[in-house]
Amino acid sequence: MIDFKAVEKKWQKNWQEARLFEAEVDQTKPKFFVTFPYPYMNGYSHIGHFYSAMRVEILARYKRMRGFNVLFPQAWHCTGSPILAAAQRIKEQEPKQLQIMKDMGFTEEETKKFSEPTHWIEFFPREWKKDFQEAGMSIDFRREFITTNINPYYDKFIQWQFRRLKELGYIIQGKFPVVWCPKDNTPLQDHSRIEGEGETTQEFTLLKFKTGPDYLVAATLRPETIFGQTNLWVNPDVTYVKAGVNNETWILSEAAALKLKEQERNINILTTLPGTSLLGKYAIAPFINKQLLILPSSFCDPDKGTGIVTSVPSDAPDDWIGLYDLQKDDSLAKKYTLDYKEILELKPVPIITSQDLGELPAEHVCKILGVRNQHDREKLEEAKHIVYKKGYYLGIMNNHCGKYANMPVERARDLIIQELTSQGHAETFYDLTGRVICRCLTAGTVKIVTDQWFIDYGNHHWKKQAHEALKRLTLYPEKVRQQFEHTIDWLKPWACTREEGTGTRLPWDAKWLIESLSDSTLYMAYYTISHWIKDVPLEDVNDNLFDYVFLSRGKKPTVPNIDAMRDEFEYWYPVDLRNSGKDLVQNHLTFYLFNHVALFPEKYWPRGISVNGWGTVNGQKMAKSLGNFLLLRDALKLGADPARITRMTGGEGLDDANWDYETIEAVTTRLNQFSSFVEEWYAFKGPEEQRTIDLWLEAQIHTLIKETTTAMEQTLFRTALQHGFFTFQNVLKHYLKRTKNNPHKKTLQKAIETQLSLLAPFAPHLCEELWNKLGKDTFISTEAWPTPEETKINQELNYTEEFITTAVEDITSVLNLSKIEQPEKITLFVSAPWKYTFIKTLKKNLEKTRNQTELIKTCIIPGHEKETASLASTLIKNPEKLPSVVLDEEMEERILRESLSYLKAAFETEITILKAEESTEKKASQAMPGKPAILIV
Ligand code: A2H
Repeated sequence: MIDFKAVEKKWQKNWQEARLFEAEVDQTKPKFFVTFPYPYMNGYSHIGHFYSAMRVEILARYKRMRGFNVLFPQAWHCTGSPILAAAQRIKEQEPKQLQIMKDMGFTEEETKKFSEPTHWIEFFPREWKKDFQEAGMSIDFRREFITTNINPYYDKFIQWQFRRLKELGYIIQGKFPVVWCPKDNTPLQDHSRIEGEGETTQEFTLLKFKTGPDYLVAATLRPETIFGQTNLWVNPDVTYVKAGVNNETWILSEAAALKLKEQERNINILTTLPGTSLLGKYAIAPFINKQLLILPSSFCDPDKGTGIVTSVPSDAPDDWIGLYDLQKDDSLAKKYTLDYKEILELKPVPIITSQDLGELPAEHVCKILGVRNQHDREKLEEAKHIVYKKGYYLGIMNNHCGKYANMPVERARDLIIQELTSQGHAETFYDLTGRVICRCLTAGTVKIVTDQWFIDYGNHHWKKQAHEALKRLTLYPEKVRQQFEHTIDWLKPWACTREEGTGTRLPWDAKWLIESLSDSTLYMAYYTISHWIKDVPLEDVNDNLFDYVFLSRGKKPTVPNIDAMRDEFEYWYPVDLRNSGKDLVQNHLTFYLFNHVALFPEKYWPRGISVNGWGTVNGQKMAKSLGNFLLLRDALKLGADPARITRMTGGEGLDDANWDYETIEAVTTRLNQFSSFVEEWYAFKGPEEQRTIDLWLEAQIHTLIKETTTAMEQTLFRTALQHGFFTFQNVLKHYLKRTKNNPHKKTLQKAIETQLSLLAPFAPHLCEELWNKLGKDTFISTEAWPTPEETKINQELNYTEEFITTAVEDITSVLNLSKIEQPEKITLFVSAPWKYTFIKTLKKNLEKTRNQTELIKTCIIPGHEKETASLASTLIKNPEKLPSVVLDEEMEERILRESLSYLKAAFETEITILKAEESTEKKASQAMPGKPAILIV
């Protein structure tokens, strides 16, 4: 049994002493720079982090073996409010936070220390480093650093970055809607949410419908559809309010009134009024001056918009079905004492031509999808989606739309909003695209902030450049491209500062701290100099230094290591691959692109990004409440190599990667078997000459190298392990069995060395140990990755084992059929030579035609006309009976002879091999290529 822990310690020490992963500039070698986003230091690393980090680690090790000079650095993120908040909660002895600390294994005494934010920053980076080292990660730890002003060098780097962004006009201060936590009084960004990641703000138009002295207010995303309005919807089960808004009185939901307070309006709630009290009344549609009847609907959600909807049954499926429900019989009209005749007179007004959906797309799509009534939510959502996409992006306004006739919808929308707002008929309102809940359990809202600083990710020119950078990026998997494109398009100005927390102060407005998704977008460049800059006196670290090193701008500063810094940056940049979980596409990874295109020339734009799914445990997302929260350090107790392989076999691509204990047990067993196998067989002296089975093994080795390499290149590490370890092991097992434990020395040695190399990125400790036991004095970690020799990948050789396996199966079934328990003798007849020619010709011609007469004609063998014709007609009908590869008589005979001892042992009897043409046995004539005839007596 391998003592994994001892082996790990030994090789980690050896690597460290040899400075194996300390990356130095080497102009003679191509470089490869990989990064794993610095993790947030508010807890220990768990195996979710381990999964994403391992993908970087595997690629780093693989590329090193492929001859690249690899840089894999790591830093630790300490910016932001979560650390501060957690420390505060400990100070307040908040039970939930105390439990979290207990779960992490801290005593009460230790927990007390965490009431100081700085303690987190001192404690966790050290622990993470330990975990990553014990996992065998090939990181250059000389470059390690932390963020915030506790690290004044990094602090200056971030200040430089922000000053440059500001110069470019990308940092703005102004009025913007942001997702807001009213309790924390701060913008509520993705990582501070327990629900609603990715939800954002959405712009609605509020339309004001005069009713008596008041205005009924409805929120719409499609103000250009005002020409098609037929009525208004209120929810009879909802209580609305009358509120003084600036100098007017509005009718709207209470939730909407509260939301408007955060959007620069004076609101004063006057009275409440039940939805039913509005039914049957009228309100005047602005702009088109039309009286609209107020009708009941259940789909009006009081928490969305104003809870009141303007009805456009031509283009809104909800509106069409709402009207349909009211018109199909008079029950609803009766229930709410409405005039049924008047309701029956309401008809959709065609206003937009929506391509193949026609002029009444809502009705069209509702009918196709079979929407039954307004409660049929799932189908309605789908219908809305279809109609919206076609109508909004491709629709043309028709001649019911006055001066907007013939205009594309997208354009008309902007003009109509302008016209309506300038005339006082409409206002802008922001709502969330979905529910958002803060970590403090408060529901998020939209707030218009004014003195906030923003990074202007809404800037069109900048977006265009980010798209350019995206075009040049290699993505793993390619299908995430669309998500990046979408993110670049919808990103809006990003609130980049906070009043509280840890981090870097905004250089020109020190009241603000830069928040954590904004101080983490360009720092990969800092890795190239982080170990050099420490020797520069702090007072000499200034914008000029960063300009010179990163932008080749300005005068050369006279400070220590200045040439080294510039050389390193120019050598290592750009980043070749950055990998993270897929949840970071919509923020961090896209910000990373934006910031690089803003500050660096094209040659330094990112080259590759890969993303992965979640790391799950026992098939479930990891959560403390599920009791399946697994820290990396606990997983490592079972051995770093088994843990690494288990982690990588769990999944690949965007799928979740599962971790379970059965797998790690099975992997441990496999590694032990592999280790014994290597030690037992490497030095075995077998036969001098290579037999077919040895050539077969060679062909297998090269096929497996090729398949493993292809998978590694695509970061499909589970597939790589499948070929390079699991299948490889099965091949070797089969080989030993077939050679009756008499392997060919050189071939087996090649197999073992190859297997070690292919496994080295995944199980580096064990592979070093075994490599060393083979008498090698190099590190396998820096040995060359094996290259597949195409000439050795031979289809015929790969087929030879299939041939024998089929023969064994066939003999077994003949034995079963004939009920002979103990045969005296088995004779195998190898097919006559002409049959090989015949089958080869038939196979070839089958690729060209399926015409039976034609086929038979082309493969007739002179002298065997009758036989070939009849064989051909059977085989054409059953082409699956044709062998996948056709050998020849000599080869088949040789393979069978070489396998004699194996066959004898398998059937415990005498075996004779004969050529069919040399035998008078009737059976012999049945022999076919790939299928020797079998005679058992
Ligand atoms: B749209 P999203 Cl022509 N409850 O306006 C339910 N639905 C509401 C609502 C509420 N409280 N407040 C607004 N809405 C509707 C016009 C329109 C709309 C057309 C076509 C599509 C369309 C006329 N009705 O929206 O779920 C409003 O109806 C389909 C996307 O927040 C508003 O725009 O995306 C839309 O839902 C907002 O829906």
